[in-house]
Amino acid sequence: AVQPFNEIPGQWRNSVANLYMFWRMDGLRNIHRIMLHNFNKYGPIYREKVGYYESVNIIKPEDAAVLFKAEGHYPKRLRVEAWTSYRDYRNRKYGVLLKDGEDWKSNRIVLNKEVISPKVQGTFAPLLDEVSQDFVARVYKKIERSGQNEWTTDLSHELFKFALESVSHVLYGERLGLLLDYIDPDAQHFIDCITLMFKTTTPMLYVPPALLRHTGAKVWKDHVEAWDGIFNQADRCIQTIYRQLRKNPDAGEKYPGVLASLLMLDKLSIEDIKASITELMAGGVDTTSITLLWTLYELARHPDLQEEIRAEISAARISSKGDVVQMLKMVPLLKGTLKETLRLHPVAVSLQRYITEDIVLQNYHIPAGTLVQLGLYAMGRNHRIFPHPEQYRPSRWLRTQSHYFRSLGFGFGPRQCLGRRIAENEMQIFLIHMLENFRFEKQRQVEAKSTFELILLPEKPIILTIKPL
Ligand code: HEM
Ligand code: 2DC
Repeated sequence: AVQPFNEIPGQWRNSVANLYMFWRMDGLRNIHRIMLHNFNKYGPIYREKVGYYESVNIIKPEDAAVLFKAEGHYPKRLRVEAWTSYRDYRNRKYGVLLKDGEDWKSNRIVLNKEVISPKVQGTFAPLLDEVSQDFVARVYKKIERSGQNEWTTDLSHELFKFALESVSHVLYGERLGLLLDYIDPDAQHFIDCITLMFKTTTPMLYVPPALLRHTGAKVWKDHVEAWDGIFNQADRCIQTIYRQLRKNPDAGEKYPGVLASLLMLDKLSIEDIKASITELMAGGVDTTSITLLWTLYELARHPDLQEEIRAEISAARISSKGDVVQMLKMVPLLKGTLKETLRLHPVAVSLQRYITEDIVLQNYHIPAGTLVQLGLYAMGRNHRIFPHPEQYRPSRWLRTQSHYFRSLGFGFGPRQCLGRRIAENEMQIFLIHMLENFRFEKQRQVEAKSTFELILLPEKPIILTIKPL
C-alpha cells in the first residue's frame, strides 16, 4: 500500500531546530553536502523544512521522470524571493526567469524561437567562434609576456570576461571589447555585481527579504546595489541598440542580435524584452565561465583524456573543413566532457517543481502543490546511479548505456534553461579552440571543493598552467 505523506522520513516538523542546525553546520555554504548527508541518512526520499520553505527531496532518475510528468503546463520552480522583492521594490518587470503562469508561457514561446530553437544555432556559432579566437590570441599574449613560455594563473576573471563578451555578442550583435588590454570599468563593475548578487541571495533563501528590508539589513542593501548595477549596465546596452535601430531600421543582412530581432518582431512589449534581455545577460556570465573552469581543471588532472579529445577535435576539423557548425556535430567526447563536468560540478544544486497533481514517489503519496526538489549534486555523486562516481570519465556519456533522466544540468522540459544552446555552443567552441592551441596542467593534486553561493563555485581559486602545444 502507498504510504501517507506524513510518513516520509526527515526533519520537517521542527523548522526552527533545523534552521539552527543549518547555521551551525555553516549550512549556507554547504547545502550541497548537507543534501548528500541527508540522502545517506534517510534514503532516496526525505522531507525537510528550513526557514520558511518546505520540500520533498528526491535523488533517483526514475523519480525525476515522475516529477517532471507532473509539472503541468506552466512549470513553476522555487521562487527566489530576493529576486522578485528587488523588482517589486524598484518597480521593474519580471523577465522569463521570474514570471509564472500564462504570462511566463507567452513570453517564453517568443523567446524560445530567438534563443534556443535549432534555427538560431547556425547564427550564433560564428559570433561565438570569433570571441573564442580572440580569447586564444589573448592567452598567447599573456604567455609571451610571462617570458616563460607558459602562463600560470587563476583563469576565473578572464573567463568571466570571455563569457560576458560571448553572451553580449549574441544578444546585441556587437562586441564589448572585454578581451582587450583596456577593460571598460563599467563592464568590470557589471561582472562584480553579478557575483555579489548571487552571494547576497543565499541568506535570503532562508530569511524573508521583506524582513531584512524593513530591518535595514546589510545583505538586503548589498543585494539592491548589486541588481542596480546589473540593471543600469544592461539598460545602457539596450538603449544603444534601441537608438541604432530607430535611426537605421534595416541595416543590411548581418544578424543583428537577439535584442534587435525581438524589437523588430514586435511580439513582446519593450518592458518585457528589457526584463528578459537583462536576465539573459546576467545569467550568461558566472554559469558558463565556472563550468569551463571546472572542465579545464578536470582536463589538467587527466592528460590522457586531454589528448583523446584533442584527437577527436582535429579529426573533426579536417573532415568539416573548418566549418564550426559541422564540427560541432562530430565531437561526441567533447560533449560528454561538458556533461561529465556538470555531473560532478553542477551549477544548480537542485531542480525544483511545484507538482500540479498527486503523485507517488518511493511509495509515498505526494499531494498536488508540494515543492519537490531533485538533488542534482547528490545524484551526480551517487554510486548506484553513476558507477565510480568519483572518476571523471566523459566516455560514460557516449551511446553505450542509458542516460534516462541522468543528464539534467540545464533542467528539463519547457522550463529548462533558456540559455542552454548559447551555453553549450559557447563552451564547446571555447574548448575546441583552447585544446587546439594549448596544454593544461595543474600543480598540486588536491581536490578542489565546491561552495554554495546560490550557484556552486570552487571554494578556493583554481590555479592552472597553460602551455602552447
Ligand atoms: C534556468 C543551468 C547558462 C539563462 C536554468 C536552470 C538551470 C540552468 C538548471 C533551471 C532549469 C529548470 O528549472 O528546469 C544553467 C547551466 C548553464 C546555464 C548549467 C551553463 C553551464 C545560462 C546562460 C543563460 C542562462 C548562458 C543566458 C544566456 C537562464 C534563464 C533561465 C535559466 C533565463 C530561466 C528560464 C525560465 O525560467 O524559463 N539554467 N544555465 N543560463 N537559465 Fe541557465
Ligand atoms: C539555488 O535552493 C538553490 O541558471 C535554491 O542563469 C533553489 C534554486 C532555485 C533557482 C535556481 C537556483 C537554485 C540556482 C541558480 C539558477 C536558479 C534558476 C536560474 C539560475 C539555476 C538551485 C541560473 C544561474 C540563471 C540565473 C539568471 C539570473 C542571474 C538573471
